[in-house]
Parts: sequence; C-alpha cells; structure tokens
Amino acid sequence: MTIHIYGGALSPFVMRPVLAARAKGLDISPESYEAGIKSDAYRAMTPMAKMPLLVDGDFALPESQVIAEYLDAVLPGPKLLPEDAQEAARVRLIIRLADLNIVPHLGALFRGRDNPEGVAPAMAGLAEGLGFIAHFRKASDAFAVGDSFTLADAALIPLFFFFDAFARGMKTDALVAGQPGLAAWWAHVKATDLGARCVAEQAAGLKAMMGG
Ligand SMILES: N[C@@H](CCC(=O)N[C@@H](CS)C(=O)NCC(=O)O)C(=O)O
Repeated sequence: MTIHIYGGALSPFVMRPVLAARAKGLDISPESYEAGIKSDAYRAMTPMAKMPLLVDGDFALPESQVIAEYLDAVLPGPKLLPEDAQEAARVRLIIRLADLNIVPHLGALFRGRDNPEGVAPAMAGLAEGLGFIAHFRKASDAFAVGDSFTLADAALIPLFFFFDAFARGMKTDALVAGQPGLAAWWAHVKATDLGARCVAEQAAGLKAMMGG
C-alpha cells in the first residue's frame, strides 16, 4: 500500500513526518491534495482541514507528530525514538517544547510586514523557547538528542528553516546564534542530506508562496 502525505513543502508540520519517513528509508515527498484541503472529500478524512494528512490505504491520520510516530512504528529502518527511556523522554520533551514555545510565535514573523508591532514579542518568545530547548540538550548531543537522527530532529529542522528564512528582515539568525549548542546542531543537521534537502524544499515552497 502506498503511503501519501498531503500538504505543501513549506509547512514545518508537513515536513516533520516527511523527514521521519525519509530517515526510515522511505523516500516520500508531500503531495498537494487535488481538491484542496478545504474540500468536502478532505474534510471527510480530517474535519480540522489542516495539513499534513497521512493516507495509508483507508487509514487517514492528521497531526504532524502523531503521523511521525505512526511512521516510526510501521516502517522498517532505524528507530527514531531512543531505546533508553530517559533519552526517549528528552526527544519527546524537546518536541513538546518546540510545539509549545516556538510554533506559536512563527505566525507573527510571517505577518511581520503588515503587523510590525507583533515582531518584538514573537522574537522574545522565540528566544525564550530556544533557551528552554537548549537547557535539555547535552554538550555530547550531535543530533537534537544523542548521536543519531530522532523524531526531535524531524520536528526541529523544518522549524529552524524559518530562522534562516527570516534572517534578512528580522535578524532571526541571531536568536539561533544566541544558543551556541543549538547553532552547532543547526549547522550540523542542515549539512546532512536529509537536512539540506528539507531546507531546499521549504525554500522552494517559500519562493512559490511569495509569487516565484
Ligand atoms: N497541529 C497541527 C498543525 C497543522 C497546521 O497548522 N497546518 C497548517 C499549515 S502550516 C494548515 O494546514 N493551515 C491551513 C489552514 O489552517 O487553513 C499539526 O501538527 O499537524
């Protein structure tokens, strides 16, 4: 059965399970849902009408993190959650912290041109969120947690794309530079095949959204 992930490549939520699948050895790319994500057919599969949506046969599954965990469970390939319970908990914690403390501020950066007063509070929130994540990483972590790619890298890479993407206008790269451990992680993972491909696909998505 072919697994489909519907959504656009700019979305950090779409790229999270895409990265997880690729890390397991399934070379998948996000597909746009032809009828649109607000269509009745799409809403019949997920009433929230958001991307991503995984479709695996007659099984439809929304929510990026839930999809990534499903793929880790069903696909062969390396496990994306460490065996060690404390390391697995650190992976889950970093993902949770990113969803709670990074994700909510990204929208304000997108709206920065129309709503410049929203940028400074978002930057402060992002700086705090990065500090929370950095606190739970170890100096020995080459990947987000430990020495191999986990679900935490799948979540963080497509979010960190935006720190580079908004750097010219909003100096968001300084937020990453302010956390040397995370800056080293980001330099490392975006030089990997998985990371570089994700960044290139998101950049192409951003360019397309900006009108080419
Ligand atoms: N919590 C959801 C968030 C999904 C989400 O917000 N997706 C956005 C794209 S970045 C979306 O579908 N936006 C279109 C809309 O809301 O109409 C997840 O992790 O999958």
